Amino acid sequence: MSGGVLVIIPTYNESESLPGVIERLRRAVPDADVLIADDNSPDGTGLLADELAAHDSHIHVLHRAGKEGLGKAYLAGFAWGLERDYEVLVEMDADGSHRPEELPRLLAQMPHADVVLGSRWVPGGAVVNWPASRRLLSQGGSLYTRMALGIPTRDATGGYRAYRASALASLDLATVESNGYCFQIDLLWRALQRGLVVREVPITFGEREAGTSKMSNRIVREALLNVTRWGASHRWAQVSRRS
Ligand SMILES: Nc1nc2c(ncn2[C@@H]2O[C@H](COP(=O)(O)OP(=O)(O)OP(=O)(O)O)[C@@H](O)[C@H]2O)c(=O)[nH]1
Ligand SMILES: [Mg+2]
Repeated sequence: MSGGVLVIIPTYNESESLPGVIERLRRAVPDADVLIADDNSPDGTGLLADELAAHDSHIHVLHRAGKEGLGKAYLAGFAWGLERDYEVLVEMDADGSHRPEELPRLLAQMPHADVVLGSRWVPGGAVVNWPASRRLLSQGGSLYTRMALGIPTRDATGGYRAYRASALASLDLATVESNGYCFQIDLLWRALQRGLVVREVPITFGEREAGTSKMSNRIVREALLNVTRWGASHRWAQVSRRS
């Protein structure tokens, strides 16, 4: 189908969570198509995805050779969706942290924006069952990003988003190299620098209910280093233009 909404769900070892999330998503937004981008999960998530797809023509599966990180899986998913002329491409986690029932509220903002961010840190947004350490890391990361880049966005690292396809295609995706949380900041920063309209919509984010986290210190370091670098080079460009 073209002209509609494609929800891209990257998966790595999410066999426990995926079926429930897909079922809820299909119920919440029945017209949307779904693309599961699996990195050859050892726990058989890819096979499970194939089974789901065999029974539902709205569900598609992108099998990738091995674990390459969230960013690469999304870039492959975006390419798949852009080739097929979807109008809106959505990012959503497979672990149940992003509630499919909230997607209609994100999509409702699409006529007024190029990018809609599901946001934990705007009024009305919430996080449930998260340890204080994760909350601090996420809030601290977004605050640092806002200050370093000079942007107004409250939740810069969230991964529940909707992009207008034409906006996404303008972000020069071939040059994106960041992978973890940094991938989300990278795309946001590109969108803001190009003057695209970015809106935040409050969401309630829940801790994953099953499976294991792929978060790592390396992912945090990547984000910290890149954000600092982007902020510095942006400020440098501003200063050089003035002098
Ligand atoms: N295809 C693919 N998906 C990935 C990879 N790493 C993470 N994901 C998926 O990306 C989504 C977010 O990853 P999570 O492990 O939940 O990361 P997180 O939300 O930051 O951390 P927790 O919720 O605490 O586990 C999930 O759907 C993962 O299965 C990867 O290397 N390849
Ligand atoms: Mg998660």
